[in-house]
Formats: sequence, C-alpha cells, structure tokens
Amino acid sequence: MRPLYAFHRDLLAAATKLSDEGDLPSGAALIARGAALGIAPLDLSMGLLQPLLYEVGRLWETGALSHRAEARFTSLVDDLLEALLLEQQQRRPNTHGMPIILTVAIGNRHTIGIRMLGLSLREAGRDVRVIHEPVAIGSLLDLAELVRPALVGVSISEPAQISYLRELRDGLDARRLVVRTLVGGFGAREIDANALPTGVEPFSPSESPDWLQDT
Ligand code: B12
Repeated sequence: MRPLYAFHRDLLAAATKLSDEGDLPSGAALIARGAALGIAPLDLSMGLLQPLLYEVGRLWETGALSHRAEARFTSLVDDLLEALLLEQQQRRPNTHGMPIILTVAIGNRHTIGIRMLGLSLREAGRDVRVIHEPVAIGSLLDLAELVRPALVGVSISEPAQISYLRELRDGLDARRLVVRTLVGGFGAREIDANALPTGVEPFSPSESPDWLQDT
C-alpha cells in the first residue's frame, strides 16, 4: 500500500475509532510521520486534514459517527492544528502588513476552516489573529479599533448568520473604521451575492485567492 494512502487510512481510523483506547496520535507525532514521508508540516493541513474532514462529514451525514467519536476526532484535529501553528511560528516568526482578523459568527462553532485559513495566510507572512470563540459585535469592534486590521473575515455556517456581518458593517461605519470585510464558510455558499450587506465580499474556496493581494 502506498505510504500516503496508509497515513490517511490510519488517521481516519484513529479519528473515528469508537473505543476509549489511549492511542490517539498527537499533532507532533503526525507531523513527524508526515516528515518521514517527505510531507512539509503545513501541507498536512490541506493535503491530509481537508480530505479527512470530508470523509468524516460523509460518515456524519449517514449517522455513522457517535458523539464519543466526534469528541475524539475534534481533539485530534485540535492537537494537529496547534502543533502546525507552533511549528510555523518557530519557522516563520516575522509577519508584515496590517493584521487580519478571522472569526466565526455567533452561532457558528465551525472554527477549523478559519484556523486552516489562518495557517495559509501566516505562511504568506501575514499577521493573522484567529478568534476561536464567537464574540459579541461590541468586543469585535473594540478589537478592530485597537489593532486596526486591514481585513476582518467572518465564517458562517448558516445563511441567517449574515445578520452578524450586517451588525459588524454598521458598527465599523459608525466608528469610521475602514476595514475590508469578507464572509466565508459553509453557510456563505448558499447566499446570493446580491443579498449580502453593503461592504461585505463573498469568498468562494473554488476561486483563486486573489482577494488577499489587494489587502
Ligand atoms: C467538524 C464539523 C463540526 C465540528 C466543528 C469543530 C470545529 N471546532 O470546527 C462540530 C462537532 C463542533 C460541529 C457541530 C455542528 N455541525 Co458540523 N461539521 C463539521 C464537518 C464534518 C467539517 C467542517 C470543517 O471543518 N470542514 C473543513 C473546513 C476546512 O472547511 P470550511 O469550514 O468550509 O472552511 C474552508 C472554506 O469554507 C474557507 N472558509 C471558511 N470560513 C471562512 C471565512 C472566511 C472569511 C474566508 C475568506 C474563508 C473561509 O476556508 C476553509 C479552507 O478552505 C462538516 C462536514 C462538511 N462537509 O464540511 C459538518 C457540517 C459543517 N456541520 C453541520 C452541522 C449541521 C452541525 C451541527 C448543527 C450538528 C448538530 N446537530 O449539533 C453543529 C452546529 C454547531 C454550531 N453551533 O456551529 C452541517 C452544516 C449544514 C448546513 N449549514 O446546512 C455540515 C455540513 C455537516 C452536514 N452535512 O450535515 N461540526
């Protein structure tokens, strides 16, 4: 069996296992296994984690994944993302340009996407602040006033969460803050671009990432 395929198979098995055995691989161990196969740590994010999430999503839809397995899977992903961030910070300590803030709308707990995006943007040398927990608009605006970001990206999991972006845009305008505002995530795919609040740009993963170049 090809080593990369075996790596993916083992990871999926470990992530979705139903038993309580304490053999969940650590993020550092996964990075080491990748390195032995000649895979750069960051490539594990899009090359291994993304397909794994797709596969897990499929199992989920069929109801094949229990809550216990889900918790196990989340902790595995979390540890890998933490290890990737640590490795990246040691390798690339310097950033340039105005900060970028990535966050999730209230009601959306899907943070893996923005963390992966944060890793990609940091790899391009940008100063990225990923907010892992949804925060009230007032706090986000206070933060924007303090760090003066070039861009705030918000991930939504349902179209209704676009109201968070409407409040954000209203708040930015009221405080006279000029900040590019992007919406992405699972919920953004279903939104008609015409229905977006003024000043909010849609992000589509299938498009090339030219949006960063102007920021
Ligand atoms: C992991 C997962 C979870 C985890 C999240 C853990 C975490 N900390 O992130 C947990 C267990 C918490 C979870 C909970 C739920 N989930 Co869930 N989850 C998933 C799963 C399997 C993977 C999501 C993921 O990380 N994908 C990989 C990342 C990389 O993709 P992504 O988020 O789309 O992000 C990429 C791009 O969209 C983009 N992007 C994302 N955000 C942004 C923002 C900006 C600004 C930009 C520029 C780009 C960008 O960049 C990323 C990299 O390419 C999906 C299945 C799937 N098919 O996606 C379901 C899925 C998203 N979940 C779903 C559902 C329904 C739920 C729950 C309601 C289930 C429940 N009944 O409890 C809850 C809701 C919790 C909540 N309040 O949000 C549905 C959503 C369906 C919908 N919207 O119509 C999905 C699609 C599964 C399904 N088919 O039913 N989930």
